[in-house]
Amino acid sequence: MISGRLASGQHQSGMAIVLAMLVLALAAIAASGFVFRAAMEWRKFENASSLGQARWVLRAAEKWAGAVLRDDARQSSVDHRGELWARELPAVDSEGYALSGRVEDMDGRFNLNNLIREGVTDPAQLALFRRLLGALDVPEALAEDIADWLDADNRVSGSDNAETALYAAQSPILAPANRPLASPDELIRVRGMNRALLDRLRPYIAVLPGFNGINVNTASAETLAALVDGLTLEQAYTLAARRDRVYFRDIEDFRQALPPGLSPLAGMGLTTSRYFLVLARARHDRVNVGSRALLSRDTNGTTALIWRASL
Ligand SMILES: [Ca+2]
Repeated sequence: MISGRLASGQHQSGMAIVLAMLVLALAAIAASGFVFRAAMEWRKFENASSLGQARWVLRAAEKWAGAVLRDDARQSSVDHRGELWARELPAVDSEGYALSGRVEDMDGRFNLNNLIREGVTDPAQLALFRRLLGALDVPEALAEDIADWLDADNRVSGSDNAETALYAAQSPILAPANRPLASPDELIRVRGMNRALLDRLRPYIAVLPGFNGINVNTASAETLAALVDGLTLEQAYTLAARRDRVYFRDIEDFRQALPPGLSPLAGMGLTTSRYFLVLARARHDRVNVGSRALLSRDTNGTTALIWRASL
């Protein structure tokens, strides 16, 4: 059944359907724009219309992603990089409208809210996060600082760590969050964090509701090295390259591909995903708008919008 699992060469008909959907959507927009322009000459209204229409295109991209993800759930319970949802949305440029977009699997990243369970730092998750920071050449001590920021107490967890007293010594006064994160942007307030470090971390971290595992079919090599204690970064790169040719059917399949004696952190390895980030950008005339939306998908394939923000 290896041929059935090859990542390339699939979904040709799926792509044709997507393109047809987009062409129809864009044709409808173009027609409404024509009617509007015929009725209104004022530039400011035309601008408002362009913005409104561009936002409409963003919502259409979001709906497209939701439909593709629901359809994907009907095919199988495995999620990997060779699937339709993982393809960049074909660039559409028609009648002065341009749309680009893609879907990113958030289950391929480390969920920062895993660091705290029932108000207390989870040592296994903290160790995993430290390994990830190490693989990314980011100071590993930052893991404790972030956990301190999130946990429910005001105790300092490491010898060189900081809680309220240290944060209060700063100006302006910054209190630790002591609650789950809502956005990775909040991390900029953690001691030791700066813009460059945060940008380095962004592609590897997620902020998801509750506890979440890591999909070994979509995780980066660095994340795989963090998930499997003892796996070198070099071994992780080899494993990820092989995985991108033939994905893992289940976590046992992944385990068998590991060097002898190694295994993923218990309860953390997945081959199916629940959270997806939809990134879209639409342009029309001088209007250029983007959005990101976090979608969840349950085991029945039903999708729901968790949040949406401009990009
Ligand atoms: Ca899938």
